[in-house]
Amino acid sequence: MAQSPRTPADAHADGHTVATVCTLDCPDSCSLAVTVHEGRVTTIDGSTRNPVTGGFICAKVRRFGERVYGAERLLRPGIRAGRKGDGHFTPATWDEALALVAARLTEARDTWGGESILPFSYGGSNGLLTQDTSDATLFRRLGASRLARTVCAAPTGAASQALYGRMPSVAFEDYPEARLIVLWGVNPSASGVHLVPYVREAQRAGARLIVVDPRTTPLARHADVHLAVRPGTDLPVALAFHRFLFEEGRADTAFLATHTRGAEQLRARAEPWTFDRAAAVSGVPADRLREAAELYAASSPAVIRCGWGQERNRNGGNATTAILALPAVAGKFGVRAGGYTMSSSSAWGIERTWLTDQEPPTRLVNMNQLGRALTEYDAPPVKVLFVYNANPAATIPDQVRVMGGLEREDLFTVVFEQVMTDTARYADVVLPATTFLEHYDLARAYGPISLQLAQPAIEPVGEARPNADVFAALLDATGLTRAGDSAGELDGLMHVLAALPASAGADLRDGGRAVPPWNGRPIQFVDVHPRTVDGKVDLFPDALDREAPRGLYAYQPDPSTEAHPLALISPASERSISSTLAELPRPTVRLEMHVDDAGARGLADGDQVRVFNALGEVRCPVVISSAVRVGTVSLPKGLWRRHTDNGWTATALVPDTLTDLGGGACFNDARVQVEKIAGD
Ligand SMILES: Nc1nc2c(c(=O)[nH]1)N[C@H]1C(S)=C(S)[C@@H](COP(=O)(O)OP(=O)(O)OC[C@H]3O[C@@H](n4cnc5c(=O)[nH]c(N)nc54)[C@H](O)[C@@H]3O)O[C@H]1N2
Ligand SMILES: Nc1nc2c(c(=O)[nH]1)N[C@H]1C(S)=C(S)[C@@H](COP(=O)(O)OP(=O)(O)OC[C@H]3O[C@@H](n4cnc5c(=O)[nH]c(N)nc54)[C@H](O)[C@@H]3O)O[C@H]1N2
Ligand code: SF4
Ligand SMILES: [Mo]
Repeated sequence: MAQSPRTPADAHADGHTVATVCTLDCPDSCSLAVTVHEGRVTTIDGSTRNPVTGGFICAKVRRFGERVYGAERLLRPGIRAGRKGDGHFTPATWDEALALVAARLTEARDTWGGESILPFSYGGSNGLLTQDTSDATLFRRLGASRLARTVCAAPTGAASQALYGRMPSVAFEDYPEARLIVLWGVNPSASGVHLVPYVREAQRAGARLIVVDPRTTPLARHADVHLAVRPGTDLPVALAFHRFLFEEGRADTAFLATHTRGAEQLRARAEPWTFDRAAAVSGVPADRLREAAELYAASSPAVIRCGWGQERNRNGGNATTAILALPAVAGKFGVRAGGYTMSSSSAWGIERTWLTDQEPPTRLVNMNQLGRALTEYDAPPVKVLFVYNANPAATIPDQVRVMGGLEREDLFTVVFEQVMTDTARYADVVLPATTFLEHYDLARAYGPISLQLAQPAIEPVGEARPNADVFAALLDATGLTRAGDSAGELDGLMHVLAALPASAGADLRDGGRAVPPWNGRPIQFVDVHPRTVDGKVDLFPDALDREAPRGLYAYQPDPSTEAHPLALISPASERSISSTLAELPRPTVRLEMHVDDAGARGLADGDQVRVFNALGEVRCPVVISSAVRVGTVSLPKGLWRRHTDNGWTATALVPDTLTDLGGGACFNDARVQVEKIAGD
């Protein structure tokens, strides 16, 4: 069995501090100082290796030790003993468990074809080594179905790729130089806390702040203008900004002529969107929209921090395209802190050249439709589901359908996990995985431009093993290993390091952190330029116009109905990263509702309610909150099933329809009704 030699070495000696990095799916990629005493993690703190961390980290990861050593931790492989979902497993050795998994994989391939195998993974361990290394090799060689990893950032990715070829972003560190900051569909106070001090510093230096969010987020409280849009209406708002810029002489015609194409087509699509019309759709008064647009046109440097909240609905791709087009039309580029910030993960230009096998042209399954794939697909049906780096029972739309699939007796499910998640309970075989405190990885941030080495602070807990080892072992057990394959974790790490730009590889080996290009602070249109075919901003990408159901920049009306009039959103909470760490104790989960919506339903604070639509129902208490706009209710993202009274979470109310661009998830397109539970 392939198993790499690992580790103790001096870093693991008792009472030492280990320098590593948080690899969770969070923009910031904090550098960490982990103190280890007698082989156990005692404290987790921020370090200054990543300049953005500034020595502090979020409260969640300070508590990561409770997860590492928690009661939910998977300590050894297990084979299902009771009914699916019971969570009872008979302990097995790794050899037994892997032999069983390998037998079922090859049997499915030989009987039903490779496409009957569905690997299912996402950003649970957002590193370069824990995903798309030996795992991808295994599934490619099996001819498995391919997974479209679209649960997040697919619409924003499509937009930033088409407009700018994913040009690197304005750095967080440059925000203090901005005169205007626009936070659009992003709540850094929960979802990436290291942006917050830079925003506050800019404000102290006189910068203005616009927040576009249906909720009064912590930073919206400090904003000069808060546009509390109805969920899914950012497109009309952004188009009204464009109309204002074009029709009122505020567009930068010189920049448009030199650096863009498609401006006239964008102008034509924006033309109908007066502030009045956008106000009627978005629920924000027209004069407030105009105030924000005036402020944007008049300020420089102006930076838009575009988030992901606006992407998670039927208009999300078009909305993001229109938002990201604003700095081009308004001429905001060419100065430090001028332009936009989206994901910066592409700044390093890393290609996964360590994967030598071509991706086979097998069936592509959109992960947002997992429930459908498990219950409806035939030719062939999914017979083996292999879940790792993801917790679909908690995080994927249409939870009722997903669970229906996981309950199938004829489905063989492998869950390779750190803790006993709601998904792992449905496994036929559970395999225990190491956490980032127990394995090597390379953490490439998507906030700051940052690439760091994660190294183990402690020995694996129980019999947990790293992904790279386990997939190498499965290649062996299925007889698919070839000469030159990486034999396990350390070997895989070497393969990845060797494929990085030379200086990055050397820096990582020396100090654990690669010196970022442009010192991590590129000026858009000075240091970095669009990576499109002609180097111009494409304000009207034809491919997007063809892909969007009604064409580019065309708005699809709000899905609310009389029966289900409330928009349910489920944003990031400060208590977890998606569902990771949500297992730790937390206050009772409540549905947040505006006082007018509560009044109309005769609801008082703390009442037990049912939140429902045609897809499902969630039972929990309600909290009357001034933080959500009228007509919108909110539940946290990433809940475990035990957090509500009836075992269903927000995803049970989320349709598995796809976004207009990129095939993304429509988490914020849920429309619901809320009722008091009789007798309460
Ligand atoms: N603590 C914590 N941090 C996280 C995560 C986490 O779960 N917890 N998740 C990580 C991941 S995977 C991601 S992708 C990022 C996401 O980070 P964010 O972009 O901040 O994502 P969300 O919390 O989904 O949404 C941000 C804001 O968008 C608002 N919103 C909802 N619908 C709309 C809309 O239609 N229009 C507009 N303008 N705003 C809307 C929500 O009210 C919310 O305040 O955060 C990462 N960081
Ligand atoms: N309602 C609602 N749901 C949402 C969203 C929303 O806005 N609303 N947002 C979505 C977003 S933005 C995202 S990105 C997705 C995220 O969805 P998921 O990718 O499913 O994220 P997590 O819930 O964090 O689950 C990751 C799992 O991977 C495991 N893991 C971590 N590292 C490793 C490793 O090295 N090896 C193995 N084998 N396992 C590991 C962790 O223990 C964890 O259980 O959730 C989405 N779900
Ligand atoms: S979750 Fe984000 S803020 Fe918290 S330690 Fe990790 S990278 Fe830093
Ligand atoms: Mo995400």
